[in-house]
Formats: sequence, C-alpha cells, structure tokens
Amino acid sequence: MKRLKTLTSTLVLAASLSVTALSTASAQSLPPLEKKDQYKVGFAQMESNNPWRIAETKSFKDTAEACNWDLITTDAAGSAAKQVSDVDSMIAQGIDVLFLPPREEKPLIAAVMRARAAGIPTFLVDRSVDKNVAKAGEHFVAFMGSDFIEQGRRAAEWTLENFKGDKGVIVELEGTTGSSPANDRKKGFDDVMAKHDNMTIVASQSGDFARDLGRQVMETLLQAHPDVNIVYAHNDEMAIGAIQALELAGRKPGEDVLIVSIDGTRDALQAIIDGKMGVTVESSPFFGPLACDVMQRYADGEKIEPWVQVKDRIFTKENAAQFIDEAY
Ligand code: GZL
Repeated sequence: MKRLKTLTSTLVLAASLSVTALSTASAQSLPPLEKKDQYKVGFAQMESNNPWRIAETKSFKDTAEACNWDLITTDAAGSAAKQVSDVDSMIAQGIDVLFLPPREEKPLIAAVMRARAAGIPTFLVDRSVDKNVAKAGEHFVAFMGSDFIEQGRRAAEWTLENFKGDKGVIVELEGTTGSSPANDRKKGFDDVMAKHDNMTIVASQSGDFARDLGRQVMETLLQAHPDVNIVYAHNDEMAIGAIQALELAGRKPGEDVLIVSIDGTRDALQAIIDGKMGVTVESSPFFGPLACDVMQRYADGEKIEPWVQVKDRIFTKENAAQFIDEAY
C-alpha cells in the first residue's frame, strides 16, 4: 500500500512539473527571427474595399524594397475564412515572418497558433485578436496599432465640446462586426456618452467600414430616427456614405447634423474643409516602415513591447487644409 502511495505522489509530481514546463516553455517560446540579408515576409491583407486598406497594402509594398523583403501579399476580399487559408498557404511557402491584420478577433486565432507552431514570428497589424485567448509576447510577438478605445473617447469628447443643441440624438455606424477597432471604438465613445444624460445613442448598426453600406444603413436609420442630429461613424468611409444619405434626404450635414468620424482619409479632410464633417480622429494606415523597424529590432534580439502603439492626431476645420496633401 505504501509503495502505491509513493508511486501515485511521484506521478502527480511528474505531471505537475510537465505542465509547468509546458506553460513556461509556451510563455517563452516565441519563434526567434534569425539575422538574414533577405527575409521572406508575408502580409495577409483582409480586403481592399476602401482607401484605408489600399493605403496600408501600398505602405507594405513600398517598404519591401527599402527593407529588402521578398514580400508575399494576399487579399482575402473581406472573408476571414479566406484570410485564414491565405495565412496557411504562406506558412506552407515557408515565410520567415508574418504581418497579419486579423479581420475579426476570433477566426484568425488558430492561424496565429499555426504560424507559431511552424516557428514563424507573427506581428498583428492594425487590428488584434481576442486577448483572452491569444497573447502578445506569448502567441504572437506584438500588436502594432492605435488605441481604438482612445480614438472613440476623443471622438466623444470633441462631440461634447462642439455640439450646440440641448439634446444629442446619436446614430452610430459601427465597423466590421467582431473586429477590434469596431469593438473598441464603440466602447470608447459609448462609455463617455453614458455619463451625459442629454446624449442618447438611438441606434447603432454595422456598416462594415464600407461607404455604400454605411450610406444604406444611414438611409434606413434616418427613416426610424428623423430627429438625428449627431452621426458617429467608426470610419470615414461610412461617414461619407452617411453624408450622402443625409443630403439625399434634404438634411445639411455640418449644419443640422454633426458628423464625427475616425481615420483621416483625403475625402474626409475635404468634407471637413467643405463644412460637412466636424472631425476625424487619425488612424494611420502607413504601417510599412514601422513593420520594417520592429522586425529588425526583433531580429537583433530585442524584446519587443507587446503593444507597439501608434499615436494619432485629430483633424478639424482648424488643420484639415494643412494635412490634406499627405492624406490617402
Ligand atoms: C484601423 C483599421 C480600420 C480602419 C478602417 O486600424 O483596422 O479598418 O479604421 C479599415 O477604415 O477598414
């Protein structure tokens, strides 16, 4: 009986040691990036349905030569499932490093894990995955991008400072359902507005970050809420679509409806100059040079901060004309 107890306690100890070893190993086993003259770099873009996405892809392609990358790019045409298979195909092609803007927070996690298991360091760019499942510094090297909660908060603060009416009747146009910018831009804005009794979000619906869908959604919500006097769009493309819908309905965006947005596209800055849009909080798409720099640091053996945060400016009628020439 005594031998059995000893054997059992030995087995329990061995099991706990192996679990500890696994978790320790997984906590530390980010794939390294060896020093090389030229790297095979994968950039798995989610879609090219708006100027922001097109500018981001161009930024990576423009950087490839300067950074001596053998760059492989794919375009998932708006399908998270296709983006997963694009990543798997890059893994099969033996890329050295992966830059991935996950279209939605959950579907891309398994692909991130497969890249790690294949010994490929992954950097998430401009969108992230569900932090409760996959962690920077453990499952992928880092997230490179803006603080989307802060963007939403700044949009709300600007609205509170510039809305002239007594009661704000707000329509919110959300980005792609399940994406980190949509989740966080909503949280940032809504949490501020929840503290102000004179501000009511009467409707909040996804326009998938797309201009035409943003226009269609705004047309529908305008029927239900003709008294809307503030539109908060999670990106400029949907804001421009909303402006089209409002004008078609005889409203005067910038005069009888305050338009509040995020990104900083050329069309948005022009709409601000024209007096139709009030503000757009910058969310830069120019990730190429930053990707080159962070990757080099990682190859040099530096510990990369889990969040390589991009700082954002804010564009209003005071400065839109000054920055429109550099806009995309
Ligand atoms: C933000 C990015 C968003 C932009 C949209 O980092 O993920 O996706 O704000 C784009 O314009 O579609």
